[in-house]
Amino acid sequence: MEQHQFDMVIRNANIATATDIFQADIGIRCGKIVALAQSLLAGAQEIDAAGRWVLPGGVDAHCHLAQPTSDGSVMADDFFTGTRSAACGGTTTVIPFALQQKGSTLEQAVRDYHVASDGRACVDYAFHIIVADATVHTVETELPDLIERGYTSFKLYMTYEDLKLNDRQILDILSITRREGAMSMIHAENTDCIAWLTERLLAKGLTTPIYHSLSRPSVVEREATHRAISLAEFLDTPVLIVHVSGREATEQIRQAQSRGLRIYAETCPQYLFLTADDLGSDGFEGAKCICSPPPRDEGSQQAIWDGLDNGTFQVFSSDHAPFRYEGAEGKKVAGEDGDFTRVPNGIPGLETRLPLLFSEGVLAGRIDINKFVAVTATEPAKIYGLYPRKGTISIGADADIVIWDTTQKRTIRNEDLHHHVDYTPYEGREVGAWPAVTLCRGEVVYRDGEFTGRAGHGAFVRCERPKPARPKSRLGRTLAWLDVL
Ligand code: DUC
Ligand code: ZN
Ligand code: ZN
Repeated sequence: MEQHQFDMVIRNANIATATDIFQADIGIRCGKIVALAQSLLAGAQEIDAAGRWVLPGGVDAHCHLAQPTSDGSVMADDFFTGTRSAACGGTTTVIPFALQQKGSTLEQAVRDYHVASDGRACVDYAFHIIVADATVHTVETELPDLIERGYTSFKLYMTYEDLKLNDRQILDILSITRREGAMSMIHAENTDCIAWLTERLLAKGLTTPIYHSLSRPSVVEREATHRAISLAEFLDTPVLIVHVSGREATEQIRQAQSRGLRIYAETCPQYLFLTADDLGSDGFEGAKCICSPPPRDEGSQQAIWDGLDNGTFQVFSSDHAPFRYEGAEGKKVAGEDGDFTRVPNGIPGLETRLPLLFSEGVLAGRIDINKFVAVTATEPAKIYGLYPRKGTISIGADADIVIWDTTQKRTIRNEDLHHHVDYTPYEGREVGAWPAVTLCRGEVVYRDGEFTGRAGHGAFVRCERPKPARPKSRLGRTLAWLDVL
């Protein structure tokens, strides 16, 4: 039998990374990229990619799968359906959240999440951890221990009754993530403003989905973003502001970055492709677009596009939060008469994230192909300690590769998607790009409209510490010298 040097060769690839564009054949062996050359010998399998963009598989650094809730709702996607959907949309690594329950430990959250994911995932995955109960044990013992074991990013909420932390608790956590070189991700909305306004809206009978958006105006996000940045500056440590929705928060971040602070930021498709008007459509239907922070207006959409192009945002994630519209477990958990506070927050988007950004960003000329790769794969991989194994096309990297089809237009229809949610907010929208082939560690998991992967191919990936934090500001140097950080 003929012996091949490669398990797979992708021929004539038009490759883009975050920095370069070049033509090459890609040789894959044992799930890794082992050769890039103008012409390679035959592989056991071959794909001709002539005329196609060939990009690193997407890294979706913010999605929710099989996450427990506290209101009786149930997430529709588990690790199988969620990662199947990811594969079909060109994403080969996901980072969902292991949620600490109040009264429980981070350790328990991580253990439960491994039980939920083991043998179920179709693409690779790492975990962020949500810290909801900042006890001394959690902060001082569990955080350093988990960071050592490959869980290096922690989401901290400034709002949501069952998740929120106060500034003092956030400082306690930041001081540990700073010392250990881990990353804190902050959900920035002012919880008291939201509660105050919500009470008044409900008292006036203003309960339909559109009032969700009014209850969390831009200023609420701007204030909390400013405060999160200030806490990070105070301790001279990096933080990443997740799911930034509005022009005002974007300005805060840009200004902080221009002062040399290590503030990272993420945005999501809903802030480019939806507005608050989408929450106001027919009766309860607007619930489909309820998420927090809420979609804003066209001015904010433009500010988010600008922020992607000018580098304010390093990360573009889906924030896939899979609640069905029909039935009693999703958006209607409190019935159609339930007020907006009873609607589970979140929008599905794992599968549509990359095609939407490719079409409206790259093909429409708003961002270039290198920026697309940077924000959808390379930068999230770097920030969360998965690079260079994930997020690029280079020798030694995992063979996570997407061959894109930009030759035909396609209309997004929920019936064609592979998640377990019964709607997409992008129903009927036309896109000019969709993956033709997705490979995860060398295995074809999606090809020409068909999911070809399997539960159990996806493996857990340990995250390295992103970067050691070094004191940079005068305050940071002084506090470090006094040994109080
Ligand atoms: N907001 C979050 O903070 N997480 C999930 C979805 C959402 O809308
Ligand atoms: Zn959030
Ligand atoms: Zn989220």
